[in-house]
Amino acid sequence: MSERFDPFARPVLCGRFRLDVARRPQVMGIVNLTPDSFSDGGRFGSLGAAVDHAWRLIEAGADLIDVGAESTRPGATPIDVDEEGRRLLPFLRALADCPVAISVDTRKPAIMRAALAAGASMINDVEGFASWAARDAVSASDCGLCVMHMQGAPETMQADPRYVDVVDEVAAFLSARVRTLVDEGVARERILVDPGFGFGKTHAHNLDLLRRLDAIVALGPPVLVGLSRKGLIGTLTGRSPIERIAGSVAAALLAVERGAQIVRVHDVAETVDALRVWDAIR
Ligand code: HH2
Repeated sequence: MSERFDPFARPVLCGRFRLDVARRPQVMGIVNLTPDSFSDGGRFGSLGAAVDHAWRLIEAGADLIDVGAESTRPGATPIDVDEEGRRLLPFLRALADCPVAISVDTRKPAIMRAALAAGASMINDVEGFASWAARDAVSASDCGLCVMHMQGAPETMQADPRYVDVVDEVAAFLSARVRTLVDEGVARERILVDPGFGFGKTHAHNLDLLRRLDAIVALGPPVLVGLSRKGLIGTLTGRSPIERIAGSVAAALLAVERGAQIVRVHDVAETVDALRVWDAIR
């Protein structure tokens, strides 16, 4: 049933943390410091509420936290470096001693540098470290790197995404990005790849990627999957973002079954329970 989950995978190096992806799939809990995220926008607008939420996710079993201060939902308006830093850095300082790795979801090299200086252990770049400046910001550190695929930019990416073969194209992009990072001296053990569900993809593209996730797993680095509360789950279930928990947990399990080693989720407690059941049965 679970032959695709690789029990020999090496831990992911992530600053002072090791993500033991061979022992069991890792759960990344999402904290949005944004007023406009599609799933929970504005709920954690104050620093105290966001920090409390992160601690609740850690207590619920999150293996790491992913925090973002700029929404990348389709149509979102970009914010400038100062605003992103103002939202993000106090949160990172407040969680500097927390017992799990903090990943920062950002596209801006200046924010990557500031986040690492403030204690972040992973950088999650939805642009896949395509720019030299982004790679330069992280190369000298020992942080983990999440390399994600996106077609286009958040403002317009869902207008009319097109591929000849979405799985081949996403795999080729991720493979090229990993090769560049490794050629430039980044240790392979620091790298994760992510097909980027919903980032310049129709529902048919997302389903193709999930069905054929083995082609992404075959690239080698551990695969991170983010389907939590996304439009695909809404289309399949007819539910609003906060009602998509069961659909999201099902999607996370199916991704793990197909070889994903990290799942990025809003609903940590529910996902941890489901993965415990999966782990006992596999
Ligand atoms: N999805 C979102 C944001 N960042 N990063 C990775 N690596 N993979 C993903 O699938 C991914 C991501 C979108 O979800 P969310 O953070 O809930 O919303 P928003 O972008 O509005 O903050």
